[in-house]
Amino acid sequence: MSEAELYTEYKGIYLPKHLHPPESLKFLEEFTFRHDDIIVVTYPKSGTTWMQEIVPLIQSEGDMASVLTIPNWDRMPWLEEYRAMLLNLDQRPSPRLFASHFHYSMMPESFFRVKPKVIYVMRNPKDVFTSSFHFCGMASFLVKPGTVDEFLEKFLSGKVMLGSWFDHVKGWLNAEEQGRVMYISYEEMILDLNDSVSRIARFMGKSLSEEVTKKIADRCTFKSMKQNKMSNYSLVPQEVFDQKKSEFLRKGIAGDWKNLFTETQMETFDAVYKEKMKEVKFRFIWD
Ligand code: PPS
Repeated sequence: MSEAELYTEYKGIYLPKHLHPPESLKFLEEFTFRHDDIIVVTYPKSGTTWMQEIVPLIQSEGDMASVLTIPNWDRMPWLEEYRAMLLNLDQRPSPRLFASHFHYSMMPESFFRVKPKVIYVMRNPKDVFTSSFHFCGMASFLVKPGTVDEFLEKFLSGKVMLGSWFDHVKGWLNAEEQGRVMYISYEEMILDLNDSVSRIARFMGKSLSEEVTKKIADRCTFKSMKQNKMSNYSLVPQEVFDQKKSEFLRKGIAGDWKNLFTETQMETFDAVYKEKMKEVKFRFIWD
């Protein structure tokens, strides 16, 4: 099915209709944030599910109950998705934990006024592309990727769900509320998960012992999360996520793009990246 059939255009950005009926977008527009809310913001396929495991475990100081009994999408709901309307979020105790794929410019009025905390997770865009390529092939509510060349053209011009990776990252890097935003990358988490957990905990205002930090990091490895049915999306019916085609927790590594791209595709990607990111001062771990 085509973009016209599966996607809606909201503030100039493609969103899958299946997840974002008009009421859910209105719900976020009218949402009232609290100053101590913590929102993990990501461009899709950058480490959202990973954070939906790490952040609740930091909040509970290593108590496993929530990650063992509540699916990731309810434990740390996406504010722009329809489920957010069903969860009585205003009755949740502080600090509330949320996720969002929205661009900075798409955040609602209350966000800019109240300034909740944001953990912004970035990932090498070539790996985001690769993960997304496989995901679009298995999720029924997304437009099929076509060939790598076809998907590359759409991805680089932002004609994919959630729009341009470049605009997403630049928008959040330029966020005005700098003291309220923590920037971390998927690759840093791959390199040293223990240290990443400890940095995220500090940002959340939690002081964890070394033992608890390690317990959380051990619980959040790719291998461990793959076995957690509350986090591996096995609860989603096969007609929505066909994990026989590609698992949601697929490879969990940095650099898998090398197994997908030809030399020419890599050069095309790098040329667009160089041009679009030329004014960005932030030093990415993958550069
Ligand atoms: S989504 O659809 O936007 O919510 O996807 P998201 O969770 O952001 O990204 C999915 C990719 O993250 C990988 N992942 C992990 N990697 C390493 N360790 C852990 N624990 C982990 N959990 C999730 C997941 O495998 C997807 O990446 P790929 O490259 O496809 O394997």
